[in-house]
Amino acid sequence: MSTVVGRSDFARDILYVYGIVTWATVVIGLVVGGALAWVLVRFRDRPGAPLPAQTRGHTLLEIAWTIAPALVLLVIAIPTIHVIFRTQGAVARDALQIRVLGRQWWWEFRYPTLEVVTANELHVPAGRPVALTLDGPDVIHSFWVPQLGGKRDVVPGRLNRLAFTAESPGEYRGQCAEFCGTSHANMGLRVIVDAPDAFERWVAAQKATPAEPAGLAAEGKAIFTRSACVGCHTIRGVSTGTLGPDLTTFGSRGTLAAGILPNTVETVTAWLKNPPALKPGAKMPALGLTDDQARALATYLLSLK
Ligand code: HEC
Ligand SMILES: [Cu+2]
Repeated sequence: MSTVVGRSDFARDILYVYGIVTWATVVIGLVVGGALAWVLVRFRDRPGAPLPAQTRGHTLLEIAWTIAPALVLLVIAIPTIHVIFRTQGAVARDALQIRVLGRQWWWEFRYPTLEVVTANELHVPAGRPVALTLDGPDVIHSFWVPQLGGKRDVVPGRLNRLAFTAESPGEYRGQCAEFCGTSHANMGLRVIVDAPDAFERWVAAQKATPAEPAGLAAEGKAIFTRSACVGCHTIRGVSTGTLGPDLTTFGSRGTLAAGILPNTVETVTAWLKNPPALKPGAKMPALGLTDDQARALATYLLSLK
């Protein structure tokens, strides 16, 4: 989560302004510090030294130290304003549209043109502009993936936008950056930038009808369909709940519950038994599952790729 490593056009634009401000500050700091050091040494009190010349009201100096800071501000303002406009500007026509919903305490990602819905792990293709529209049903959150660009608030009832083009395949961590309640700190996210063909494969896998599970996973599916799960979670072809993350391809995600744990049978079983124990305040209640039920469910959910 480094702010000084840019891996998208947006992040590089910001780094460019950051660089100008940093160097301007370094130069000014050296000049002011150097002048101060020189004055301290040159005019220090020595036994018997006369009082140095006293200056009051020096027009040229007054003008100089008014103009100099104005010039410094101008040098900083021009690229800053330029980058502000560029990062808020029109979105490329071929941009991939993605709707981002910040929810207490996880992220939902919808790809309207691809008819894909997922959570907490956002896949985008490298080299293609993506246009995010940010919104949410509960409180204010902030979407922040430092290496891909500046943070942008997610405000209920207001459509905020964020566009960037990721440069190269990789995995980039992000975090909700606006305090949003108990598990704000546990509201991470991951952006997985795929090579274009890998992205196509990912989309195809998201849309494929999952194979009918067998063995323990089949038991898990049976428990899922007769439990409260269906009221809150969508699994395409199985249930249509919308209070929690879409689980249609849960097994293809690397992490659990907005990045708090890796996705394994053990962690998912522990989660299903008692979500708030792993994530304080989690909006999924403990449902009184036995160890065996939770393990069967975890096996089923992880088989959904
Ligand atoms: C009252 C609604 C509700 C019910 C009932 C419910 N869940 Fe959840 N579930 C949620 C919410 C909300 C989250 C997101 C929690 C978070 O990450 O903060 C969640 C998260 C999850 C996750 C993690 C998803 C991810 O992308 O990391 C899994 C897996 C899960 N639930 C499975 C189940 C199963 C299986 C059942 C039934 C035994 C169930 N849930 C019942 C609301 C619910
Ligand atoms: Cu938050």
